[in-house]
Amino acid sequence: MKLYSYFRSSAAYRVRIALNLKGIAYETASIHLVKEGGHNRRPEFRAVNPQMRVPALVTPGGDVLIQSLAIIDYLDETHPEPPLLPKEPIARAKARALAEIVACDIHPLNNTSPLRYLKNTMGQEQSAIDAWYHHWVTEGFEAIEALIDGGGPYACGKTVTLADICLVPQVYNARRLKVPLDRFSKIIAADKACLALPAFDRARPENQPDAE
Ligand SMILES: N[C@@H](CCC(=O)N[C@@H](CS)C(=O)NCC(=O)O)C(=O)O
Repeated sequence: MKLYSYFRSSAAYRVRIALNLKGIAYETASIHLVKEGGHNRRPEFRAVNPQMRVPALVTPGGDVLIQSLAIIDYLDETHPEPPLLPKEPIARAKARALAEIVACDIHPLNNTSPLRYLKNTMGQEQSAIDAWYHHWVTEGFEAIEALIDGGGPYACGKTVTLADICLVPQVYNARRLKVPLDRFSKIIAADKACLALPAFDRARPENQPDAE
């Protein structure tokens, strides 16, 4: 498989973790999201993904899949072991809910293009943009912290789930942008437990071929 990725992209980071957990070999095609206004905006990448975002995964059959959660679903369906969601419906819905707080509520507000829009089109100062970023991460993390109740070590208990796959990249991002995390002890513990696993460690931004 081929993964269009960028080392700092948290959505691509999710897919890298899932690929590693499933033991699937893949090649990385790096798309720089910052240089020259973003190489993701070049016509050659637009031809791959009309949404001009990473990740995009090329399957062995040559299909291009986009959107990290859809890609992870595909990987889970085609490579069922280890499962990335609990089988039991309530536990499954709870794991999905944590993942969606990150993927649907926090990340879209803090993504490269909305932040760039705030700066370039709305004329906002960097301090206002940083405050925006911190606000939405903190609000989302407050909810996640209150919802983590599986007794650890991972976000939903003894097994890694989609919740961890989404949470770890968001924690990385929050640390990079200096969001104070001291009061999120359960989130920090789950992040630490995950990063001790080789599948998560290999997916870290600093361990990518395009890391800077
Ligand atoms: N909901 C999408 C988000 C994808 C996304 O926005 N990726 C970011 C990097 S984390 C990106 O490519 N941004 C480029 C841009 O916004 O111009 C997913 O989960 O895959």
